[in-house]
Amino acid sequence: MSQKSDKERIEQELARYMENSDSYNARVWEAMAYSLLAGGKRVRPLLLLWTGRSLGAEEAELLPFACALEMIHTYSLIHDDLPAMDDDDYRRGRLTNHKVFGEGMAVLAGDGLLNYAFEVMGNAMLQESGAAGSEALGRKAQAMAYLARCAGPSGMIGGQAVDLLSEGKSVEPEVLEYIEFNKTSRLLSAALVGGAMLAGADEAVIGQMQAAGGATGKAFQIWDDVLDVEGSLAEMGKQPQHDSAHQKTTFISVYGLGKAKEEARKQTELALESLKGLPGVYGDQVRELVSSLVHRRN
Ligand code: GRG
Repeated sequence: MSQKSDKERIEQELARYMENSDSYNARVWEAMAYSLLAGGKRVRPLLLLWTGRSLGAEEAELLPFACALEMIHTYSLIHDDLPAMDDDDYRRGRLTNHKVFGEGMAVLAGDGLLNYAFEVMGNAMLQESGAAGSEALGRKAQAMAYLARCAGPSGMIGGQAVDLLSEGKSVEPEVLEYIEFNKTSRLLSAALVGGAMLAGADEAVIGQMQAAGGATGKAFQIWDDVLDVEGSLAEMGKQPQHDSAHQKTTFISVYGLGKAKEEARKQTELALESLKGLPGVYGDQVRELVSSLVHRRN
């Protein structure tokens, strides 16, 4: 299946998850759907889907986890945009969640997406039964625990916490590395490793996916910093020049733009080396998507 139709499939599935028959709480679902269905690149769910398929898993096993990961990612963006964090007005080409729904509702929309992600994964686990089911259940439990670890206080939240504590200070390169690894690489690793776990891959493959996630995240983050310098609101759907306005320490502020671009390409090569064992057309799609991340304009 092509990249376009898989992205559409994910969009369709995310929209289906946002259909609900609740009543007095309709506003929080509206706020959740506002950001979730605003059309991000869907990099993480596509990587999870293609990695899992490349290693032999079925779409039906992968889709709930791909969607859950996108919900977790979207919650992090909603919370990151709040005045108490990065205080941004635009995201995914529209006003940020709190600008439309107010700060309290934006906090709840993020919390709602995070919890709903675990409901979706839990329900996928409950569908397994019988002897074959118990093996599949084990794979799903392993993937869910891994996603939780990557997103939690020893992962993305940890990175965000150190970022918050470092505001206005010049940080040591190791601290910058810690922040970027945890804020950005962990959810990309969750996609590659989660897909591999759902396919029942062995330790060696999981180790390669972990390494690929780390390098992809570095390249992704550095390119995000490049776009912050060179991009526009129209292209990116969010405000550029954010890092310099907030005096953020980034790879570019420490090493300069030229070195940053060079490093993004180097990290992409390292990621592709770790991904070279992914078989078949879906392996090719994973590699193509990873390569395209350091040419992206949004
Ligand atoms: C608030 C818990 C909490 C965490 C925030 C994701 C994040 C951590 C902060 C957002 C700001 C940032 C620079 C994060 C690094 C990762 C990144 C570049 C996210 C944007 O991901 P894309 O480009 O966005 O995949 P789309 O909209 O395409 O999904």
